[in-house]
Amino acid sequence: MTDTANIVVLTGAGISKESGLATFRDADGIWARVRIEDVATPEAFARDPERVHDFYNTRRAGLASGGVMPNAAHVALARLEAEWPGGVLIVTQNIDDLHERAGSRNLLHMHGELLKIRCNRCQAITGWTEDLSLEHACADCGDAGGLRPNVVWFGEMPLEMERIYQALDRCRLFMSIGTSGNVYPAAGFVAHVTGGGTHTVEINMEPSEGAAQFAEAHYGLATETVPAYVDKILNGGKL
Ligand code: BJW
Repeated sequence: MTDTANIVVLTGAGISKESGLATFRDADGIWARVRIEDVATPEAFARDPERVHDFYNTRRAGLASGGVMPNAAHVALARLEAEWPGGVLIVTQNIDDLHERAGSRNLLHMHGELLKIRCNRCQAITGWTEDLSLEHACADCGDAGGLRPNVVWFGEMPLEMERIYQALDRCRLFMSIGTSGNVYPAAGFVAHVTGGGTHTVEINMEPSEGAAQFAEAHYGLATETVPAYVDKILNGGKL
């Protein structure tokens, strides 16, 4: 993991939409089917852990089924990291593993990972591809019933924030891809870098909540816009 990236790329659910994973706030998104307060808060998990396990078990099974693959946008970002001489850091809000599977290595999952679980008692983090239930015991401390998806719910602190802000403070290009700009602190990254000479680019299907804060924008399918923008950076040679 390099901490000297001069390109920071924030990604959201829109980059994985064409791989078959639902976004959250589109008309056919996850929050149109379930309520945030029922599945994505620590209070929901305390109140009805089985309901929350069901929600993540369904999504985990979908991701692990083999039918969901990285798309051309994930692949283009992996190519950017491999070919750009200055260092590229991807900060993803997504809990899927499609960036890793496309070949990205310098990557932070600020909202956690669907294929990992965490013990509420000893905090051990374990890779997990099966359904999770209250019957499972922690392999490290033996505590039963305290295992939870290793994801960040509303009201919880996102992960790796110190490294993320360090990278934002040093980057020369900040790209935001496939995110609606509704969820903080990620939605505040563009404001954080603006004013320090960092160029900012939004790539999304439509203008996000924070669209006016970006210096440049490209709208359309991520599988088309992201490879085209990566080509432009790599052919341009410098920032
Ligand atoms: C395409 C496309 C294609 C489609 N090509 N594009 C007021 C009250 C209470 C709390 C707050 C408040 N104000 C701020 C807060 C904090 C809160 C927050 O932001 N709330 C807002 C709702 C206002 N944030 C938090 O609580 C965060 N923690 C925090 O702030 O900690 C500090 C703190 C801690 C403790 C105490 C006090 C302070 C944590 C946020 C956790 C978010 N968790 C989720 C779910 C968990 C993981 C999971 O189940 O997957 O993360 S919510 C959900 O939203 C998920 C996503 O990562 C996140 C962002 O969504 P994203 O990626 O932007 O998806 P969409 O669907 O919104 O947008 C997709 C976009 O793609 C759209 O624009 C489409 O157009 C586009 N698109 N197809 C290109 N083919």
